[in-house]
Formats: sequence, structure tokens, C-alpha cells
Amino acid sequence: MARVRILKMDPHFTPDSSLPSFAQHLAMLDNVLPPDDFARMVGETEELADTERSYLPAHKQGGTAAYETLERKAPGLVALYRSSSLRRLISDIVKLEVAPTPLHDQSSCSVLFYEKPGDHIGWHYDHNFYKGRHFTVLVPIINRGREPNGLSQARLMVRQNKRERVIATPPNAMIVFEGATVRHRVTPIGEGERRVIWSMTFCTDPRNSAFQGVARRVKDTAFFGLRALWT
Ligand SMILES: O=C(O)CCC(=O)C(=O)O
Ligand SMILES: [Fe+2]
Repeated sequence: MARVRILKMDPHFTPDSSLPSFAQHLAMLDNVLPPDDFARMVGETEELADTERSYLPAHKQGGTAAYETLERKAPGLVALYRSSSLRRLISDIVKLEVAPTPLHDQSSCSVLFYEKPGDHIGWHYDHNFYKGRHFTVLVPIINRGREPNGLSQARLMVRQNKRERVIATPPNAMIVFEGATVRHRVTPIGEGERRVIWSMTFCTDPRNSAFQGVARRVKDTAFFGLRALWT
């Protein structure tokens, strides 16, 4: 039985720099969690990966651990997602009051594993199925590989104003972007490399219409069931 370590409910975030501009719908921070809190998150994620591997053969296809799994296996991540300090930090960055999106939305809080050579995500937008504006928040938990800086060769790229840009994703960074307007992809990971990303969404108004609810479920199926994005 895996031991479950609970993160403090409300750790303070300690980014290296003062808050970046969100004028381009995209912002990056480094070293957002205090080292001890981050180390506990890494531990929780390693245990999650171990249990996923032993109980879910489908996991070998690479992919995602969704909210229900995280609630049971990684309660510290879920607590942090719903903490007032994270909500405050994201609201301050995007300069709008945002809230976590509902528990039943698989994209609200998930962990993405890139560990088979070639695992990647093609160009996409993160569709917004809510009434309000919708933001994606990524925290790389593990990123190890054979690049000179020790990171994997999988790169997060964004395309804006017809230009492509590489966004660094070292462990304990935070990338906040408006996924409905910032097209992005992740290039394939190499042999023996590993990249694990904690992906969350926040929204200014997390209500959704009946139609939007149906559309969201179709999207969840694509992302978590059929892995349509993992082609
Ligand atoms: O793994 C990444 O860097 C990006 C994942 C992604 O596109 C998402 O969570 O929306
Ligand atoms: Fe995305």
C-alpha cells in the first residue's frame, strides 16, 4: 500500500522573479514552490506513476492520470490545485479573478506522462467550454534527458503572430497561458527520457452551458480515452 504524503494545504509560492506580464496571454515563472514542498510533489507523482503502471496496463501507451485518480493517489496535488494561494497567484498573473474548474472536468487537474520514445502532443488549442476566460497552468514535475542541460528533448512550443517559440519547462517552473488563443504543441520525447507535467485549468466563470458540457465531455474522451491528441 503506497504511503500518501499530504502537502501542506496552503504553501506559499516563491517564484524567483516578480510577476511577469501577461500581455501576450503567456507568462513563465521559475522555482514556484519552496524546495521541500516541490520535493513532496515529486514523491507523490513517482508513487502515482508506480501505481498507475502496476494497475493500468493501458498506461503503457503513455498518457494522463485524471482528476479521480489524483484525488485517491495524489491528494497533495489536488489540495494545492484548490488552495487559495495558487488561486491568488494565478489571479494576480492574469489580472482577473479566477477559480479552479469543476471536479468532474478531467482537464481541471491532471498529470501528463511522456515516457515512451515519441510521446508528444500535436499542435492544438486548449478549448474553453466555460462561460468565462479559461487559463492553462503547467508545472513540470520531472524533466530528465540527454540534452546538455539535463532536460529531455521534448519541447513545449507556442505559435503566436506567425512565430514559433520554445518555452522552457524545467522542474518547478510554472507556465500560465490562455490556451484558447495560444496554439501549442510538445515535440517527441527521446529514448530513456522522462517528462511529467502537472496540468491545471482556471477560469473566470466556471459555469458552463448544457451544450458546452456535452462538448467538454467529447473533449475529455478525446484526451483521456482515445488519446486523439497523442498521435
Ligand atoms: O506537456 C506540456 O508541456 C503541455 C501539455 C498541454 O498541452 C496541456 O496540458 O494543455
Ligand atoms: Fe494543451
